[in-house]
Amino acid sequence: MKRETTTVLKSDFAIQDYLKEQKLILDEYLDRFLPPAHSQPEIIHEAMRYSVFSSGKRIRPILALATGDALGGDFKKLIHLAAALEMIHTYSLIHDDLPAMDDDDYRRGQLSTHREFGEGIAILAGNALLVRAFQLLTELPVQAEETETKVVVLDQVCRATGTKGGMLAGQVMDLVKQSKPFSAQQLEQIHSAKTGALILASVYCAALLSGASEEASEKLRAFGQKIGLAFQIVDDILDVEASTQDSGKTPGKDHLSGKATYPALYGLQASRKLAIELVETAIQEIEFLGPRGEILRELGRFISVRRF
Ligand code: GRG
Repeated sequence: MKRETTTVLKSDFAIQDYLKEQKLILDEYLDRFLPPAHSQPEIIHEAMRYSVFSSGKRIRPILALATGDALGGDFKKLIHLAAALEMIHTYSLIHDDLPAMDDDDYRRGQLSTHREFGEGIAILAGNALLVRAFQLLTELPVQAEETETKVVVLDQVCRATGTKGGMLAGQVMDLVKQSKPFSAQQLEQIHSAKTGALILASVYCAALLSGASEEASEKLRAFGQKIGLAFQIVDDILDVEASTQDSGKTPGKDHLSGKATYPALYGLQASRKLAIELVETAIQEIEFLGPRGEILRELGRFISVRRF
């Protein structure tokens, strides 16, 4: 992938170092793509930046960049997609923390946006991040003959965030199922929509923008779908196991609010096993990438065993 900053695969490849390095690159571009903090109206730009520039892992944009890397994609296009995905994700976190939703005081190791700026500004900051994200996607620097791909990418991101199997659908099912019985099938549906869809889109849209064949794109899509579900299973596990210091948010909230979670249905040990197995089957989907898929495989493994 043509980059201004080159990522080199070392033999002693360490995922933590890679994540840190990628976060630095992403933060530089997020800073360029977001409105300056001191531009009017200042308060909303400050709130957008407060929530974006915190301790987030940047998993979705990193997956997009890594997919592009594996396929020799163009960094200029991929970074637009990557930044847009992180803005949409941050939007969802701000709204998820609101009193009307999860009512959480902490996020990413700091006060949640509504606790720092008030509810009104937090709602607007979330909306503003979503609008800026879609504007960035319309600004994707593609050649005239790639306009159709750009429209497909826009459509895929809309689906991933929307009410038909996307993030919004997942959040609605999550709210409706709170303190109510749920089946294994419903649980998988909620998690795949709430969290899986945007992770799937991160990988799939990067594949589309990198000119992957239909066969390769479908395999990467299957990889994204499986690691996306595994990501939320581990999120459920961390809600039970991790401290505020590790997770950056209030622990045990899902359990207290009677949410549909994997540990609630299967127990912790079986949930851990499920996440690891899902990622291993995901990795089989991208065997065709050979050595070029090394980072994606490592990112998958990180997702299944992560502690934060
Ligand atoms: C954004 C379209 C749209 C709608 C908002 C509030 C809402 C509807 C959806 C909430 C979805 C949500 C919060 C899902 C949880 C996903 C999740 C596992 C969040 C934590 O992700 P990490 O671990 O967080 O990647 P960091 O902070 O590292 O980025």
